[in-house]
Amino acid sequence: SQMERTFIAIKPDGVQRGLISEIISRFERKGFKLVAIKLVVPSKSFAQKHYHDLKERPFFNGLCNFLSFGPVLAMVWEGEGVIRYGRKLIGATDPSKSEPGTIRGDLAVVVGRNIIHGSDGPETAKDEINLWFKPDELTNYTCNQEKWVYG
Ligand code: DAT
Ligand code: MG
Repeated sequence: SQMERTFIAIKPDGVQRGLISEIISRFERKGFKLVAIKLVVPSKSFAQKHYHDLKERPFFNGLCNFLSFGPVLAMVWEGEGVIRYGRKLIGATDPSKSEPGTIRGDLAVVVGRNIIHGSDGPETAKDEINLWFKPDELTNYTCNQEKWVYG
């Protein structure tokens, strides 16, 4: 199986707008498994670590400030193909180009306030999970619906 884990975060705009349950339910109803979750206010330097790949971009400073404005809901989700499919659920980076039916397409309008982050590949998923969570914060449990989701 291609069971894998991805890092998903609801950004301060999504938290402030009351979209936590709406977003979680989309991953949950799909059949993905929640293995870690916490509400954190990242420092600006922590935000810079999270977005280090973008440090040359003109919006980097504003983006890192924004992430440190308020609580971020940090999560790890597990499932077959969850890294790639999680990005599909989220939609395109710019909500004006995200398809209806996606999280950003349905719930956001501009790129600077696109409410959610998701790892873009296996390497970044591993790095981001390690940055945001300690190993003992990742739960290990059997989800009883698994046999019905995967057969
Ligand atoms: P994604 O979040 O879809 O992985 P990304 O990694 O390219 O997109 O960029 C990270 C975040 O930076 C993105 O969610 C919102 C912000 N961002 C990206 N491009 C931007 C732009 N042109 N102007 C302002 N913010 C931008
Ligand atoms: Mg990205």
